[in-house]
Amino acid sequence: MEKYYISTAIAYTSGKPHIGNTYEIILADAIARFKRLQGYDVYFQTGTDEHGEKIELKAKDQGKTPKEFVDEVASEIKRIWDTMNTSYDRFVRTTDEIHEKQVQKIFKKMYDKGDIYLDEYKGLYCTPCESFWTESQLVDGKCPDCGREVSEKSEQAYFFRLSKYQDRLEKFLTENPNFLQPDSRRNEMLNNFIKPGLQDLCVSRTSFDWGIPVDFDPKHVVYVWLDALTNYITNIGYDVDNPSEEFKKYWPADLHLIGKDIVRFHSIYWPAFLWSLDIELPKQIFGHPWLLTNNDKIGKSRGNAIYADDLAEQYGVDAVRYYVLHEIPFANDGNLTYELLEERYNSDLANILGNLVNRTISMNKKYFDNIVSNSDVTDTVDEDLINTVMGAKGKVEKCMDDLRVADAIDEVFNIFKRCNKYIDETTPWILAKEENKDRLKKVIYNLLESIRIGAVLLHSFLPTTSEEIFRQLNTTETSYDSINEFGKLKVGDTLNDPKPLFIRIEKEK
Ligand code: ME8
Repeated sequence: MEKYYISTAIAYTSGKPHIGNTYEIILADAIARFKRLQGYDVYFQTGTDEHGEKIELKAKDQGKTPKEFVDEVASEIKRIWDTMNTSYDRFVRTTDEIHEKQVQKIFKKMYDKGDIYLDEYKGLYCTPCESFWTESQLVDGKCPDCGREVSEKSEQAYFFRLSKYQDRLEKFLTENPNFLQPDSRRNEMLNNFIKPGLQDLCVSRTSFDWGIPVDFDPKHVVYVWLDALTNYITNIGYDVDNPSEEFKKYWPADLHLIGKDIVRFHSIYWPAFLWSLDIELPKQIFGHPWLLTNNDKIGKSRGNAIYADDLAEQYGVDAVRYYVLHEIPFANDGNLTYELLEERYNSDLANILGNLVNRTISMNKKYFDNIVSNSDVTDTVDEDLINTVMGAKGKVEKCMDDLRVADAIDEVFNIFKRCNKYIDETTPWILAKEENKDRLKKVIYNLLESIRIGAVLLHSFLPTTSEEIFRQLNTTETSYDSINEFGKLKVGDTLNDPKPLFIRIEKEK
């Protein structure tokens, strides 16, 4: 069985993750579930990034030790990932012993190799971003990432010879356009960062303690990005001397899914670190766009943070999954407001999908006493329905291969839309009135079977809804292969009673 290793960024344990951070794990989950459906041996890793000065300061503010603080936040993050029904295989933490030990060994190996050396560091430092900047990188004298003040800082520090890898990076990114997607991000990295010249990177700190100590010089702690990035290998058993079978099986990762703001770390630092260790690079990095709320950047300090668990409580987990997966296109930021979410909920989930399933199963109950029935009485409209339904698998697969998840969901919903049109075309209630039972059997069968196929393709995105449809259809024909054929629902089987999937939200709520 072919393996597929997908990872998300590991979230900072600086506070509760907002809906934007949560979007990433849901997106990764949809991809991971789809790969599993296709039969891949999937390994899906997520987790938390727990070291650094910012976290040390936050813990102090709350009168907690850093470890107490990160334990609380990490479990909150995990709780939200679980609430959103994400199917990760491992939740890793940078405070895990296995990780800390390997980071020390990695640092030592790079040092022994001459890729890390000790020197004096003077620079402009942004504390919230844990980043040193050069004068020319600043925007209006402020941190180019977050726009906050930077301050002069000088310390003895270890440096990583990033400059040594500049030519190799430029060549690699130029020759492997698929490595970093979307293309706009690759151009940005090449033109704004690599071509102007890479400086060696400061990879240790002495100004605070909350980090992994450099074992041969323990007044230094390892730079948080060297610590964090290596999570992708340490947790699957990378070892400098003796990598595990699991590592050999799953590395290189097939996809690092990350947000657009941390593409630089993943497409410049990370490849250089891996080359330094003589390890293959991941196959692909995808820097997804961001979710905005009310067309504004989400920030806890701005007071506009929306949280996934609050939304899920109000609208249901699958409605939130649907919204974020559907509304954030491949390369542009998406927007979330309560009004838009309710609009989508009503039009797509309650009307297009919910109504269709409810109407169809109700008609089958009314006309055939819940028993799956069929006949030979076909019509030309059937062909178009069946073609649309049977064509969907290939289309969804193509979209997913290109990581166009929003488009993939659209393709699934095209099945349901086509079914609704088929109801208008065939008017089953008139067939019933005319006592055209055989044609009615065929029409309802075609609808039920189309819904089954749609539900198989829906599963990666809205797992609970899809499983509820299978339950009502009383079917075990839910595999990816089962949709290569139209006609798997067994005549004579009894369906379960209809039950609405999504209750319409009325305006005044
Ligand atoms: O960056 N919409 O952690 P983090 C979509 N610890 N995605 C968003 C977003 C938004 N509004 N805001 C943030 C870190 N993200 C590091 C990662 S990986 C070795 C270390 C994304 O908690 C962000 O781009 O700040 C990142 O991919 C993820 O959420 C975690 O962000």
